[in-house]
Amino acid sequence: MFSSSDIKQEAEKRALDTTDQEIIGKAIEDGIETAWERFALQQPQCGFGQLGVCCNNCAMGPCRIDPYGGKPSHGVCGANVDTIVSRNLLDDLSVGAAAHSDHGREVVEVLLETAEGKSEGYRICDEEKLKRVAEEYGIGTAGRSKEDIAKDLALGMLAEFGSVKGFIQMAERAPDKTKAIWTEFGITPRGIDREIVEAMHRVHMGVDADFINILLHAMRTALADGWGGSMIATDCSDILFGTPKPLTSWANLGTLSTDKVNVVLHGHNPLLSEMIVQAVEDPELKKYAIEKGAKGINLVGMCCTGNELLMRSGIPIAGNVLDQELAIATGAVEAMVVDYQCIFPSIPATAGCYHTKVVTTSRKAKIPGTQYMEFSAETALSTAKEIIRLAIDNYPNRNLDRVRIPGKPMKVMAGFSEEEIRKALGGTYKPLIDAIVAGQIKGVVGIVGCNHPRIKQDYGHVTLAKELIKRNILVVETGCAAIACGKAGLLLPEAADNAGSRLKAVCNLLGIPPVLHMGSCVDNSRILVMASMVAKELGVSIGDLPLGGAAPEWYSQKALPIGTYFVASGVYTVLGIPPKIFGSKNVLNLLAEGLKGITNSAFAVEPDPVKAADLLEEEINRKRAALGI
Ligand code: XCC
Ligand code: SF4
Repeated sequence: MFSSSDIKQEAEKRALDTTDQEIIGKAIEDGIETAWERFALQQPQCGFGQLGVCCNNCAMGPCRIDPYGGKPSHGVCGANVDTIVSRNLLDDLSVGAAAHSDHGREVVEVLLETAEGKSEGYRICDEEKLKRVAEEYGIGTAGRSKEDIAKDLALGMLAEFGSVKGFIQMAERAPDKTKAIWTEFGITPRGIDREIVEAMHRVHMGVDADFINILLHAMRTALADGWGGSMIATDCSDILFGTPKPLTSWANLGTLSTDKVNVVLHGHNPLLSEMIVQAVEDPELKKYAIEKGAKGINLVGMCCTGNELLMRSGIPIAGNVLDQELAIATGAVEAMVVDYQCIFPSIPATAGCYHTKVVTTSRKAKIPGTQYMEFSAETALSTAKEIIRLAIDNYPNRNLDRVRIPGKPMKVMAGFSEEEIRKALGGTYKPLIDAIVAGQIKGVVGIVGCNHPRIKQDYGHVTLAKELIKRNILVVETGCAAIACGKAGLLLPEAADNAGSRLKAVCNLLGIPPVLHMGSCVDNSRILVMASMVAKELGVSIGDLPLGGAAPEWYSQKALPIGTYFVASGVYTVLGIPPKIFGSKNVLNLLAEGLKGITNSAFAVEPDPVKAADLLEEEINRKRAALGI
């Protein structure tokens, strides 16, 4: 048992944000088990697994290799450590690519159903973007209805999952010099599902045993995600729900309300959460909430679906991935509504300690102990209303003695889509390029990814972002990293005071924060498009630009394709958590060094965010010097 000063200490050890700390304390007092307790119970974690030297691919295994060079040096099939480590990496990376891309496919399917008039509640919101993307696909737009165009576009995009034509249309957005590198090394993605299925084929016993060949395919699979599945998810979501524009809102657990029905929207796909945003506008539901004694309905987001809602509708964001159990532990959540990805299976158990109802909605992601309300495009709005009704019905069950809503929400500015950044610059990236050439902005770094219980929650993201802006490096963010910096107050124009004087002047001139929230994890595609446009303007490859990437607290398999498509596109990327590859020197050397000769970028692993900033700055300086600036 913890004493109260121990609880405070423990909470400060676990999380950076004070509202998170307060609820961690409450969760400990309430005896709630969270990821931090379960992480402690897993220690020490299996060293073979951490090094990636364990193979469980076939029934002759599991096999494991002695990491110190002794015996066994081969699996039963004869696979050596390089094969096993690279194959495990390809396997994990493909899972991540599949998650992003399958999410993308669902958005395209709803676009199609909407174009055919079969969906409920959806409409084509950004016609301009629809036409622009359709033209890239060679689809005629003149004199045609938006529904007709959308239908052709959706069918064109769906075809790219299997790939008949042998390349992914959106990868054509990359600069010629970058595409030439992909062609030279045979890693141009041919189709989204195709690369993932081929990856699954290659990891089967007795298929690909050459670690270089395996890693090249990992790059191709990652590119199919970044320039394919994820980019499709982003662009189709913009077409359906609007391309984000800068706006202000609020972040942290203090966004929960003391006297309204609190509904937390957690997961990834905006298809569900956007309908819930519409549903709460229903006057009958508003009235119903009042009848049940609440002052209204309070929607808050969590994780990436929260980022989608924040970016487009200004819905406040309650937190990132390690906040999911904490939100429930406030005792103030009537319903947590989830679709898929990053939903802890522990959630119903946590909810069981309070009055919270957990609603699962996807056929792909059922969790025992939750209420399942299947969500489909044909009945989307009706289901969304039913879900809200269920939350309202649960409001009288809130036990006020067990409620604690911490602190005050932090103001945030979000909504920096690529289009809006460009617009703010006057229509082209020329002013950004000039600022980079003049050294007002030394470079740009994308900080992305999750939280990980091994690292004090948000510490990696926030420390790295602060270090970089101090050095006049502009930061762009997505995912849980962006939420972390939102909680820390870095997504505000005033945060420019923490930046170096030159970056500060640029931010003040444009009225923007030094850390730009660009969206959810699939929206890393926005960063790719931005990098590509800048490179094209200069006639160079993405790998020539003074850019960097970082995932200081990543945990998810999805972070592997993200990091890999960054590197394969030419962006040097620093990971704060080591990937499971340290069992193979050859794999490690290729990813940390060898790739430099291919894409002019590589991976580095550096858990200390200040040292990570040093590495990123060094790399940016190297690229600046090579550009002669
Ligand atoms: Fe999940 Fe997307 Fe990671 Fe956050 S950043 S923990 S993947 S919610 Ni995407
Ligand atoms: Fe063992 Fe080879 Fe089977 Fe892996 S594929 S489990 S190394 S026999």
